[in-house]
Amino acid sequence: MALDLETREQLLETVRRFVRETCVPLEAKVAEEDRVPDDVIAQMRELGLFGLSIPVEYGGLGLTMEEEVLVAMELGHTSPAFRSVIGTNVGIGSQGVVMFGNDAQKREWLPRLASGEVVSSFCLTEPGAGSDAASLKTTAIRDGDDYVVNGTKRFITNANRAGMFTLMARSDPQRKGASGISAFIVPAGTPGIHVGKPEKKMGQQGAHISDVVFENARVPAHLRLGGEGEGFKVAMQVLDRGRLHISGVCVGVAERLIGEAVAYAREREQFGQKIGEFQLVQAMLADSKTEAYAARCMVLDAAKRRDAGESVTMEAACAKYFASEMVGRVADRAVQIFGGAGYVADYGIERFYRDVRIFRIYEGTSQVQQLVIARNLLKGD
Ligand code: COS
Repeated sequence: MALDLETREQLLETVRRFVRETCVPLEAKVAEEDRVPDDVIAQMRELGLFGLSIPVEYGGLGLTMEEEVLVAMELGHTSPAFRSVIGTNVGIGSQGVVMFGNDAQKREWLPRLASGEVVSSFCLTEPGAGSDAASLKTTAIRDGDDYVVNGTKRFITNANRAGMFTLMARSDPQRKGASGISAFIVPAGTPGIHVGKPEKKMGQQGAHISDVVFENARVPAHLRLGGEGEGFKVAMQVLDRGRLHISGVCVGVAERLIGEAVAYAREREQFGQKIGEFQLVQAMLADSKTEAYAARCMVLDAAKRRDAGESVTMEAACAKYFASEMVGRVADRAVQIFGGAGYVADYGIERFYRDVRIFRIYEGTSQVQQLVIARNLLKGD
């Protein structure tokens, strides 16, 4: 159920203060040390951020999609690495359990995911299966009361901190495409699971991705999510939702960068006047504002439609496509307005420029979003 407007505003104000007072001053340190401090993570737990999307009966805040994207927009006002700490518990790591878990699975896992006691990760991507997720090769072969899992998952966010994986694996190796895939809850302590070292990345230092290798890892059959062969649909529906959340973060980052660019344009002088008085600079600010506003409207509309029970596969793809491309352009213009200072690390603008690049890639590339949009149009949805 939706929060009343006053409670909603209080929640957003609490997140806004946490972002501005705690996270923003730590941005450079987190990037340099490649880690979010434990006391900040503890504050996130206290604020309930790990459980934004988990139903109240399992200890979460049970936000609607609209409320969740509004929170995501607030979290976007700082380095995306902070959001990544809670991102998998709120989205792709937990939602398979929320949407497809049975009562016992929900009772066992959701309260601990909501509190942040357990971190979850989403194991879909493999070395040979990125955009073409249905070609994944990791197998989960039934053996008595267990499934035996073998394979390698790649670029798995938060795997190094995970206590639980939502895994997509091929339970029927005879079936090549989507229909042979099942989804599982896999406790991270299961023998036969090896998590690799975090990758060195272009941006978002403080957020970690690693390989997860399964070698004869035995997963009890009662931890399968949904029916045999339903795993691809689990993954797609989880991603439909996740794409809206990421779009909200893109809007937040864009608004932060517009704020920075406006402040700089008001203060920096060239040719005897503030650079904000030059129409060519004004044009850049106006383009950024227009696009960020359009993305905000799109994300909120799609989220409201989802809350009303509509299928929003196409709208979520439209929002993710537009918002992630939009924030790339906004970050580029912010660098341009800052000029040389935009290219220098001390100002932090170049860091955002690098950080936002992944938004056009993860949870489905822009090209995958285009494909989803066009397919839905052509099939008449
Ligand atoms: N909701 C529910 N079911 C869905 C769905 C959705 N959003 N999207 C697809 N499906 C179903 C289809 O209906 C189809 O089921 P049937 O065979 O019963 O009709 C099945 O899943 C296969 O769908 P499709 O034929 O569209 O699969 P494709 O292999 O062509 O792949 C794309 C579709 C490319 C859209 C998918 O692989 C994808 O999203 N790839 C990107 C993955 C991604 O985001 N990776 C990021 C890593 S996670 S951070």
